[in-house]
Amino acid sequence: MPEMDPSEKKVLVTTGIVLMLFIFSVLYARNRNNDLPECIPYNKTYTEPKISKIDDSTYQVFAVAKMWQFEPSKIYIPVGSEVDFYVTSMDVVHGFNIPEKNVNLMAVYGNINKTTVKFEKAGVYKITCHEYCGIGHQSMQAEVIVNIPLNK
Ligand SMILES: [Cu+2]
Repeated sequence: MPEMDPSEKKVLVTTGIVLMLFIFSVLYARNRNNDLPECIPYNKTYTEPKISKIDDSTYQVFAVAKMWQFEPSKIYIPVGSEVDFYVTSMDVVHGFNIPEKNVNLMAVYGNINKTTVKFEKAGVYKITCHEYCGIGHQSMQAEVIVNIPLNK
C-alpha cells in the first residue's frame, strides 16, 4: 500500500478535529438550559390581549401587535416575576424587542411566538417594534413596569 502524502494526513487530522469540535458544540448547546423562543400552535385565544397572574411570581402575557401599538401597552408586575410572553400580530409583521432582556421576537399574523423572561430588578423595560411596519412604526412601543411589591 502506498504511503499517504503528509499534506493529506494534515487535512484529515484537521478535518477530524473540526468535526469533533462541531459535534461537541452541538451537544454542549443542547445540554445548556437556554431558553429559546418557541413557536406554539395558533389559537384565537392568544389574539385577546391579556395579563394573567398564574401565581405570586408567574405571569402570562398575551401581547398583541397591531398598527401601530402593542396591547397591553403597560404591564405591571412585581420584582422577581417570571413572565411568559405569547406574541402575535393582527396585521403585518411587527417586532417584539426588549433590549434589556435580550428578547427579540417577531410578531406574525397567524403565529404565536413564546418566550419566558425573568425580571429580577425593578425598573421600566421598554418593548419596541424593530421590524419596519409602516408610517407609525417609530411610535410603536410598550412598557413592562417592574415594581417592588408594597406588602414586602
Ligand atoms: Cu414596527
